[in-house]
Amino acid sequence: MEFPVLKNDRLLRAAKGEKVDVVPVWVMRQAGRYLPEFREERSKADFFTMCQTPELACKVTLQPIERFPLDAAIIFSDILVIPQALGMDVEMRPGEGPVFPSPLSEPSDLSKLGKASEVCCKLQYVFNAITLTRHRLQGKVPLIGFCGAPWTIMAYMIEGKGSKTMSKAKSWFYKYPEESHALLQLITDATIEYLVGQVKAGAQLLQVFESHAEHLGPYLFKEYALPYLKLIVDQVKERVAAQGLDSIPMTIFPKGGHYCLKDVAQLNYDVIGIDWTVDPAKARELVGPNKTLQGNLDPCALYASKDNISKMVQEMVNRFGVHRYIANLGHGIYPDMDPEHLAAFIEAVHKHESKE
Ligand code: 1CP
Repeated sequence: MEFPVLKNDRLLRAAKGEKVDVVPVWVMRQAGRYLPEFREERSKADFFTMCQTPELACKVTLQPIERFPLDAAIIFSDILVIPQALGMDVEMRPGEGPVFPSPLSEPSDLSKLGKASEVCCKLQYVFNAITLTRHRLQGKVPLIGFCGAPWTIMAYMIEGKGSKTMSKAKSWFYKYPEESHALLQLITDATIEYLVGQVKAGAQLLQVFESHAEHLGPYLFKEYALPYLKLIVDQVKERVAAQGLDSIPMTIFPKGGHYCLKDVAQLNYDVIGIDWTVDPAKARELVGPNKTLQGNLDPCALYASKDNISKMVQEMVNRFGVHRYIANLGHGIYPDMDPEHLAAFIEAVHKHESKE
């Protein structure tokens, strides 16, 4: 597929470990409720209708790009489109977030799920949104595609919504280890197809969100998360190459996963995202010199004055260094954030030029 020439390749350069002119920056949930123009669109349509309508998904993906000098766009969608494509109902309830009315409760429920190979047909709307957005971006910045990591998706499929303890989902590891692996393998197979489809459609970097890494700890992570994260990065890269497509960098964001950074650094991901509870120097020590780090300002730090935001960004960049670094928050931006404070964050990051 032919797309407009990319004019700002800072994010891709940083991801690949190449020199950059200034530190690249984007923000998780940059297309979201803190923007009045997003709330306006959202008041007219249901969340998943927005995801499923390429014109609408494209429009809200571009909103933060039109407002701020960000270095990347991320396609508007959700990680929960994979369980939906496997046949589960998901509702987005106001004030509550996503809810599965009939979550998986025992292994026999696995027979109700669809096949991994069918997922791509059902998610064609995401591919169409990506292709449309790549054209409408006119090469201004690269477009990020994404998915949830298998454990994080499994957690929602069993819990049915967010949870403080993930006790229902984790109980499967202790009661039904074999079926847990079968479920994780199904999600992994579907995810690999889905990510390759996103690259074919025009995604230029892929981020895998392991949002619930904190619940696992080192032993469960090694058994139930790491092997699937490895399959995803290896298979996606192999299939992208086999289809003659340009190779693309991949990011893993194991939120709350201090304990797993060293193991995750052994995988073929180019970028490792860290949340604000990890010290950048410690992260660098754990992942070694050959990975790009992404993060990690506390999302709440954007409640500070613009002057203080600028100072905190200065300290953050000093800790990470200008190279092999992508600035971001340590998690998604909050819905009640003043967009002007995000502007201050971005401006402060871009002050950091490479001296070499
Ligand atoms: O701008 C962007 O970042 C792109 C859009 C995007 C992304 C990358 C959305 C839109 N969701 C996601 C990923 C996502 N979805 C994650 C991984 C990132 C993270 O850890 O936050 C997760 C865990 C979800 C699941 C989800 N969807 C939640 C969390 C539920 C919980 O309690 O655990 C919520 C609240 C949503 C809804 C959602 N997704 C996206 C938006 C803008 C919203 C708000 C819903 C609305 O407008 O009503």
